[in-house]
Amino acid sequence: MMAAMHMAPLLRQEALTCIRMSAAEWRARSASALPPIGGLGWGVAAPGLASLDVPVLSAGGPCVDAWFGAAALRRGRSGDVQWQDDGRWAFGHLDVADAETDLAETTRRAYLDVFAALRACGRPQLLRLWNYLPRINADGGGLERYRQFNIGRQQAFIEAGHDIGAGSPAACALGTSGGGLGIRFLASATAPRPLENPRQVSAYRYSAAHGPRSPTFSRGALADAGAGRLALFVSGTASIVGERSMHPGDVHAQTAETLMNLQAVLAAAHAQGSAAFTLADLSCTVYVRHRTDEAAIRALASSAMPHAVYLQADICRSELLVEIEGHAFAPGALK
Ligand code: 3EB
Repeated sequence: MMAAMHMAPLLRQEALTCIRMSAAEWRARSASALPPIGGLGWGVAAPGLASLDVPVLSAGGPCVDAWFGAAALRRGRSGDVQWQDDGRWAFGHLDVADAETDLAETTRRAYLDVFAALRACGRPQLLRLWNYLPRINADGGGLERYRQFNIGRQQAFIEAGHDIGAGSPAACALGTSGGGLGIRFLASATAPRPLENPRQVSAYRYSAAHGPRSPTFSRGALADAGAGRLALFVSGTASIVGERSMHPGDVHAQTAETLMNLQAVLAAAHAQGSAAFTLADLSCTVYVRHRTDEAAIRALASSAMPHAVYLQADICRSELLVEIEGHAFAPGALK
């Protein structure tokens, strides 16, 4: 019966989703009836898409993660943050100059703008944050710049009345070779279910050995994506067990340890939601510190993670050589 094969056209996309695409596709989709709410563009700039100075290693590969929800968009600006809202989800971005004098203060101000944006668009709950900062491992006047970043971030969370413990958002923090401080975020009206990794100390409880203020993020988050679907956000994940970096100098062992940590976050997600996500379900982003390690990392990771994009970036501890993050969607509900 041919007629039965014709489905009603999808008039409005109900569920949150993310599509990996080229910059050309981003341009086309931005001009369509269902434009993205926002996106991350690595190494490319396009209308409505601020570029992050993060090279894509696989030439010609997708270089934009475009987030879609419903079509109706409200736009706004809060300080240095520009945001768009589809009525259920908001995506925002901020790019500020990094004067290199006081990254903690630059970060604090940037995050206060993020929180102002959340209030302005009425989506107080952060689902996912992406942080990019130049020379992340460099010394910033007696303290590593990532540690300065952590001071400013945590301070802004406190000042804005946001949780710096178990309610922290899923996130990543990567080092770029140029540009300023870049923050991207996805927010909603309802809080996601934060996830932790039992193999690791929660980052917000790291000891002072890792800096005067702890990083403010959870290992992942599980959220209602609408239309009976779940969204899983897996934070940047590296070769850390407890709170110690494992296997310094050994890219093979670091990659294997990172894959075990990712599996542990997936198990934590299954304890919170009805969907069982596998590594193969994740759209992964693999950050490689040294281009020369890409082949070794791919050799271990590519069979487990067929949908990965490989990028070159610095990781937030100088001994870490690889960091992997990802997201996935599946039918299901929070438990
Ligand atoms: C770690 O597990 C590795 O500061 O937002 C991973 C994910 C890392 C997020 C952040 C840092 C961040 O500590 C680094």
